Amino acid sequence: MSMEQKSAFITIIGRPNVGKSSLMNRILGQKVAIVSNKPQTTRTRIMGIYTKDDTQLVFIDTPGFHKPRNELDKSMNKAVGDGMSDVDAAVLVAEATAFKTEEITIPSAETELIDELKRRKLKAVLVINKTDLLQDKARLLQIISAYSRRYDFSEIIPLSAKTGDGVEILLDVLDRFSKPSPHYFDKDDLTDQPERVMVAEIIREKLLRLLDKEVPHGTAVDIERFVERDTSAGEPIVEIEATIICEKNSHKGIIIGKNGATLKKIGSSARRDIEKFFGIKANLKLWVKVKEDWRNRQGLIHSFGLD
Ligand SMILES: Nc1nc2c(ncn2[C@@H]2O[C@H](COP(=O)(O)OP(=O)(O)OP(=O)(O)O)[C@@H](O)[C@H]2O)c(=O)[nH]1
Ligand SMILES: [Mg+2]
Repeated sequence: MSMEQKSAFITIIGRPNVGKSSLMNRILGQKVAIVSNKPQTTRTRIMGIYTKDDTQLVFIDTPGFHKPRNELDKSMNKAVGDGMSDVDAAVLVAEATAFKTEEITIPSAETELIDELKRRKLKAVLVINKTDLLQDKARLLQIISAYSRRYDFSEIIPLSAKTGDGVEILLDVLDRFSKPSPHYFDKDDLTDQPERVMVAEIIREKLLRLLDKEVPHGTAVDIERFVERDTSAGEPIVEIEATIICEKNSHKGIIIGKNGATLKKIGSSARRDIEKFFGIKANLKLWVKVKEDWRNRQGLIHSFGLD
């Protein structure tokens, strides 16, 4: 271990769907957090570890901060607050395309997060994401000025997590928050998520991507079996059995689809990603079960690892 090692813990916060997980994946150069075009994709804190030379930046991706409607929402919002404890800095992610009117009005979930930054006296960088979608670049100046009136951000950085434009600038800025300290993780570590959790998340991403609005939000994935073995030909393979939990019988029917077609699609798409992530072949068996109103049942929220 060299004497010059530096580390920083950095939390990524913001409204749902602004691109927090996309940004973390882009920084890491690998997908460790699932992404979808639906809000509330991330449900728990997810660590992403970025090590370059002497510097280790430990990111904490958090669920989108939003008005809670059930017990699950409450534990998601709590994860945001927990993510802000014991970190060296925060990255608040906002969206360049969020403002439809001439005047820039900062969304209330963001002003609440800014109040929390103030309360904790936490250093923060504002990222204005999705600049690739912004037609009128002059708008950026107005957006930057509106946010800088709200908080004394260390820096405000427009970027695109999608194209990677501006991400290097962000990393240079974040490097300034690192302090001399031995690295907490091995340089090859990417995340703190156990393999089973990664698999459950990959399956949940497919549910979010292949199903309509209300159905995937009411799902959770339980991994019942996860075993690596060698085939008779001596090739490694991972055998996975998972249950998709949903809230209603009607949802179960939608997830399975006509003649099982939807479930098949979910399974093959998830299997491809699992094979890519682990670098070995995978066998995936999926079941669907109904657990009514599980998002309001603390015991079930706990058993799915969501608190
Ligand atoms: N065009 C464009 N789309 C982006 C960019 N960053 C993210 N997206 C898209 O925005 C959507 C939301 O991305 P996520 O990374 O899941 O957003 P999030 O903030 O983690 O969302 P939650 O976990 O629900 O809070 C996805 O469809 C992404 O592909 C960007 O820079 N440009
Ligand atoms: Mg996310």
